[in-house]
Amino acid sequence: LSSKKERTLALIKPDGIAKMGQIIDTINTKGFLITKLKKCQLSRNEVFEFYAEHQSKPFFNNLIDLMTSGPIIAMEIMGEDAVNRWRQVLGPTDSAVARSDAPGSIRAQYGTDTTRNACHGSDSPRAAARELEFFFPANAPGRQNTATFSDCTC
Ligand code: DGI
Repeated sequence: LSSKKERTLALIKPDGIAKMGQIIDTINTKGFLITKLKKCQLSRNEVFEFYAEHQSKPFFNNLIDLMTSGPIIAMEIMGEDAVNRWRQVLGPTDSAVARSDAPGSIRAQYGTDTTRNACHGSDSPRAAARELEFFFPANAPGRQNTATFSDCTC
C-alpha cells in the first residue's frame, strides 16, 4: 500500500468566514490534520502575488475585491493525498456547478457563485509549496516555535 502524506494550503476566503466553524469541522472529519493556522487580511498587492497566474483574466478585479474585502484564514493541512483530496472536498470552482455535481462539497454548501466560493485549495504539490511559503514563510521571525497553531495571530 503506497502512502502519500502531503501538505496543502486551505484558505477560508472572506465570504466563507461566517461558516469557518463548519468548514474547520469538515477539515477534521475528512481526516486532515491542521498543522498551521493564521487569520489575516490581504492587501491588493498580496492578492496580485498570490493569484499571479490570474492577473490577466477577466474575473481578476472581482477576485481582488473579494479577497481584500475582509479577513481570511490560512491553514496548512496534512493528510494522505491532501492536495487532491482537499480539492475534492471543496468541489468545483463554480458553486452552482458544485451544488449540482458535488452536493456535499464545501462550495456546494457555503459558496455563492464562481467568485465567492468560500475556500481555496492548492491545485498541485508545487503550487502547495509556493502557497504555503507565501502564508507561512520558513524564515519568518519567530518561526522557531513549531508547535501546532504556532502561527496563530490571535
Ligand atoms: O482552484 P480554484 O479556486 O477552483 O479555481 P482557479 O484557480 O481556476 O481560480 C481561482 C479563483 O478565481 C476561483 O476560486 C474564483 C476565481 N475564478 C476562477 N475562474 C473564474 C473565477 N471567477 C469568475 N467570476 N469566473 C471564472 O470563470
